Amino acid sequence: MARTFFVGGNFKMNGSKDSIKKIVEDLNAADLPSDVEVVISPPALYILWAKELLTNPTIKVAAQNSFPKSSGAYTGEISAPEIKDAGAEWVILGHSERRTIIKETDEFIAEKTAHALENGLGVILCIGELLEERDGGQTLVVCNRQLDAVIDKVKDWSNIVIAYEPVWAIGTGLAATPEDAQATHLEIRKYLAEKLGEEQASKIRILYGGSVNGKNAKSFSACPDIDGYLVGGASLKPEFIDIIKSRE
Ligand code: G2H
Repeated sequence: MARTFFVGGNFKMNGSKDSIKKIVEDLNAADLPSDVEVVISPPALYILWAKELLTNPTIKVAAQNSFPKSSGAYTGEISAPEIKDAGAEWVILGHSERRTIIKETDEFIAEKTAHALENGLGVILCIGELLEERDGGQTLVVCNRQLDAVIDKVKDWSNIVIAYEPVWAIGTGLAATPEDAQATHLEIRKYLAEKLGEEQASKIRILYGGSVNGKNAKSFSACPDIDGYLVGGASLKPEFIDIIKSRE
């Protein structure tokens, strides 16, 4: 099953009008491969700005979070309809920084995922284990538990892209080895096949995230179950373009 390679740039809480303008202008000017789906995710405040500046229609925009209600008295939150109205087509949900720092639960993330999908957004659903969970041999138990919460609420996964991001590899410079990441991606796909059927599972993109950079990206892209990357720190740098081109 051919799955379109996907490269997401998660800017996290970084950027300014000037720095985002520079990133977007560099992306506009780059000769990007036509067979890679590129999605950038600036802080919510800059979604409209990024959309205004983007001239390459193949580059899409994602929000970094959404709330599971469309509108109302939810101070500080942003909704899927608002994200769509701003021109973004994707949302990142379940990122480990929100799971661990903001204490979002599997169930809340699943609720947000279902709501975002119902409102026409694609969801980049992040899953992954902590270092102590990995050391305790719990990697798949954790990933499967995080997936189960969403499987309970969502049957059609055609607009979900999974980002497997081992927490110990995030922002540390210590990426997983391609062999380890491939082995985990394969197990995740097998689990999805068990729960959602072979056909759906074969179509779901599973991205690797965690210290992907211009130097190591190529080594992941050769793995059969790694369908792209979710890039954090390096998406703010010119090497993001090298990462997008890393499969050429
Ligand atoms: C993991 C990743 C992007 P980084 O969070 O989601 O960040 O590439 O900085 O490890």
